[in-house]
Amino acid sequence: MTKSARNKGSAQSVGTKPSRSHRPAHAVVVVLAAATAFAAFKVSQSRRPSDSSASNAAAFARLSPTPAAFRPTVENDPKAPGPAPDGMVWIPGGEFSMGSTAEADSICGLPGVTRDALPVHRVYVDGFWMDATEVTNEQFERFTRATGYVTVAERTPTREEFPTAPPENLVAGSTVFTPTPGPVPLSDYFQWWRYEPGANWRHPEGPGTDLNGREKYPVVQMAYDDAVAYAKWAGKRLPTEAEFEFAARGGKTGWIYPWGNELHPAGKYMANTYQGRFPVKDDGSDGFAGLAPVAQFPPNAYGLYDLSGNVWEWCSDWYRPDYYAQLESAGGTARNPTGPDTAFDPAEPSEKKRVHRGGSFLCTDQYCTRYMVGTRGKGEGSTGSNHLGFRCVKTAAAAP
Ligand SMILES: [Ca+2]
Repeated sequence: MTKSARNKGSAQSVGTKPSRSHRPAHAVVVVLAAATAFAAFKVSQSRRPSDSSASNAAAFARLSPTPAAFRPTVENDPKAPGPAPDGMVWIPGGEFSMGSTAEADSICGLPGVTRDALPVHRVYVDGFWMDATEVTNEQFERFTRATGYVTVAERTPTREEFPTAPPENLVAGSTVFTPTPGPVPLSDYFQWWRYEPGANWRHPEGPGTDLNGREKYPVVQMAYDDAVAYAKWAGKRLPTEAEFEFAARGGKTGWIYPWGNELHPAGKYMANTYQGRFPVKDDGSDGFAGLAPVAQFPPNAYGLYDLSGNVWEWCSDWYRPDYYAQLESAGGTARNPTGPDTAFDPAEPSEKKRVHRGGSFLCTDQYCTRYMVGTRGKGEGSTGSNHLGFRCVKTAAAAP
């Protein structure tokens, strides 16, 4: 847990997501009026980008053909071991090259986005079932109705947990993105993230918001334990980071995105990300300003939706930026890796973080292009936000 950080109210260095423990001591609570900034809306026109980035195009050119670090993916027999569980698809598993290359860093305006995804290394994963979509609000509601489960963001932090925290910090809530009134330096994400009392999965952007009409949206404001509890109830588990990336790559080799090497193939948007000046205004050119219902964009080759964008997804691995280097130096092919034994993020050494994957509706080439399939995210386990959800996997039953 992260008691010292919360008690001190310490600030963070550059990153993409806040931690619950870093709740600002003097948080200014601004309830979003009707959450207009997050209400997804459909654009009636076809989803065609109006602002294809020249820098992206140049980056694609440099990255073609597929970097030599990626050796061909070798899939196992694609035949599923039995009928698919409801809402899941079979991922055959196999051997693949995992990670990202330094060249891909040039796609992002925030340097270092691929640094912890180096080096590309060889991994094998067994076949498994995977949810075709992120877990939705209606699915999570069935879980809470059946079990009475109360999520981390709904629980009031105790004095015992945070002995020196100011009283105003000991309120249930979670972190919420808020656009800034104008352009800001992208060096301090407290400018666009705030701790919102009363924010939780039922009220994703705070007490003034709810789930009406959001049944098919991914559940958000999920702490790691919330995702694990749901998965256990469903007879499933969270994916390992290696399983997530194998699945996201869809049997292809070294692609930048789950659908190929172009962000907008044939001019089409393929994921719910962020267009417009970050973090001022998401203009929703891809059809959605803010969160989108699941499965609004084409699936990848395995039939999986939203592996890129929409919400970040929890993986079961602890996070360390040097884990891939450890696996590479061990030599050979890492078989069913489950992550390092301990967590470590040099940017926040007191935080024990798990891996996030996939990027979210806030990812943009101006700040964080972690919708690239080989890149990694991370987050402290008790910290949810309104762009963090999950999906589950299921181990195939052993042959009789
Ligand atoms: Ca969008």
